[in-house]
Amino acid sequence: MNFATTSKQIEDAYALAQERYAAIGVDTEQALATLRGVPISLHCWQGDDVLGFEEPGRGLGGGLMATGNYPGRARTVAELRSDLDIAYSIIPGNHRLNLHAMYPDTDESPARNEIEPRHFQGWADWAKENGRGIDFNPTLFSHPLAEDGFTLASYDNDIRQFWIQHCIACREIGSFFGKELGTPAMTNIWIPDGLKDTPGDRTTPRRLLKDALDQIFEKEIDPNHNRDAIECKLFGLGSESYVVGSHEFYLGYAAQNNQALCLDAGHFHPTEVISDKISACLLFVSELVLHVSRGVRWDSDHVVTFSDELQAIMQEIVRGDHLDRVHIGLDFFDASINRVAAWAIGTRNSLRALLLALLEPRESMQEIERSADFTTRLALMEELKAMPHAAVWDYHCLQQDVPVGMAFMQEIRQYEKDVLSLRD
Ligand code: RNT
Ligand code: ZN
Repeated sequence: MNFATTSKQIEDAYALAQERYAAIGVDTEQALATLRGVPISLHCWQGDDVLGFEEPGRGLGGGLMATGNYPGRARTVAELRSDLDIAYSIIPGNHRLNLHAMYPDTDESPARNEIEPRHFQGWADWAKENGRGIDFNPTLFSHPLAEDGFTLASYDNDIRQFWIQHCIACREIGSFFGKELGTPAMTNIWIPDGLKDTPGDRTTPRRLLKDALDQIFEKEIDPNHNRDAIECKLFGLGSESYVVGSHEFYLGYAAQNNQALCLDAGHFHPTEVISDKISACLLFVSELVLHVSRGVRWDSDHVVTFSDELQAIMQEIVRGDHLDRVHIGLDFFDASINRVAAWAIGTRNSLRALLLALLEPRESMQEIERSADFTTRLALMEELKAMPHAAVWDYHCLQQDVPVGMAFMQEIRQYEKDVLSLRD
């Protein structure tokens, strides 16, 4: 298979595409300028199957599951950073890192309720060197005190307090990253709390959770350094019948407390989509965090592909002019394929979908809709799918000095040979 293209072919194809888009009133240069300014937050946990770097032997809990045993999982901070560096180097643009609290960079073994910024200094240094922002997540799973399935909504006050302290510590770490890196961290709380079978009391755990969140967010933190988000979920493995932090719960909480809401694409009913929620939620909450993911039959966290829903998510952000209030992050973990390739494929797809959305003649499309000419709207939307956006994407990759098309797989294979295959 030889996908080799020369720069001249790419530039020529782009010039033709630029003319085609100009003819429908779309400025490709402007679309690319916007695209260059949008960071995607890459989730660190794709690199090591969500295991983290605390005590060895702690399995993945909280009803999360990574399946597959492809060789080359990152086992140390150094390995994970090296893998991330490769991923970033084959993705056009400058992107963020979404870090979890169970990935400290330290020889100490701080308890989760005692983690401090200094345990994450290495990440801040690395991010600074590379000009990246960092987002952060408390880890309320894969821990002995999360084993009975309840954390912030636990009836056991000691357990609840432990996790409250953990979240408070995480906000400080988020704030530290924000200060160090000059860009606010979105610190996102997700908890696994829920029940496998029909609860006798759905109310009390939700009351407890609300109270725990009030304690966690009591201290005001400069939004230039840290902003808080909360992530809802419909069900999980072992919490099929009841999840304390449901959509209504967190939407209400975020709206009431002026906080960011995190929408994960896999956290709703199988035919329910987050693309339709963006415009509604943003009327009531200040900001959204997205966990772009792909559920296959359930919340399976498959690598993000160029699906209709991925395109719809990006279209909604662009059509509604919401780019400044939506923080795009990824959340998938596939252990059955090369993990660095998984990052690259999912992130490149997300950016490509964003580009496709930026290449729409938004104003004329909306004008046509306002005039109730739904026939033309449908015809236009279908024609747009076959416009030469791939030529614009290739040109973008060329300009950003990253591999064009399948060429990124050559780098992946080389890295696999030199580095990943040597790990056991
Ligand atoms: C779990 C949530 C959560 C996690 C990460 C690891 O269902 O999606 O975002 O995937 O915190
Ligand atoms: Zn998520």
